[in-house]
Amino acid sequence: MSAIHDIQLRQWKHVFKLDPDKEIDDECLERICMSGSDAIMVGGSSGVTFENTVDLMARVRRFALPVVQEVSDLDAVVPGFDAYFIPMVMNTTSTDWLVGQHKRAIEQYEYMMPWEMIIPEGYIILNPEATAAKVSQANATLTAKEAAAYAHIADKLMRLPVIYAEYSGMFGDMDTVMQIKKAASQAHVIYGGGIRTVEQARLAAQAADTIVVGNVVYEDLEAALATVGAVKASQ
Ligand code: 1GP
Repeated sequence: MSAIHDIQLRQWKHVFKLDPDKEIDDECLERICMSGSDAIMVGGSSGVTFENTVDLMARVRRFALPVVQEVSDLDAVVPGFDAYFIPMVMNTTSTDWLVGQHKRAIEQYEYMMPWEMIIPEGYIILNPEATAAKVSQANATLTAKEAAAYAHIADKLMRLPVIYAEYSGMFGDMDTVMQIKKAASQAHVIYGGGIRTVEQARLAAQAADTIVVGNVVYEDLEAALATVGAVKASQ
């Protein structure tokens, strides 16, 4: 997968995930993009459209850091990102979220798929209350052992380059994340969910390769910015 190399994913420690469906003013966006974070991921679980995605991408593009799209809706795929992260939900109860939507997308757009820019993610959703869990009909109440088993499937059976431990909306169980990380022999492990403090950022950074900070950007910008220093200082 050259996309991983091109965007130097393996060096990323910290990523801000911005939701195209949420408002962010220019000053806040500048502070986020100049914070020292390694990349901006654009995506969300609801209300994501082509229009709001292209608008946010263009605004982030003014800054030097990589900007990638995490695709949750085919109609909102926007050309011009540095890479495209495609979730495959390991613990969904519907094959639609594992391969079904992907199959339909490829049937329709195979002739223009930028394969070299696509990074599949083995998504393990661990917060049953998260919108992502509901939308993808995930069985998100997992023991650490079950989560690790999914990680082994993603890492060794499917050989996916990325595993995403997704707790969106709550700070997760770091023991579970560590078990996922231990199961990953080659996959890069991303953690996201509920990081609001420096301490949480530190703990998550010890458990995973990359941490993703999302909603706190919109709720407490200073707290969000502080998470960058926490991760970089612990390197
Ligand atoms: C969401 O994992 C990210 O996909 C981040 O979660 O919004 O809870 O920080 P939060």
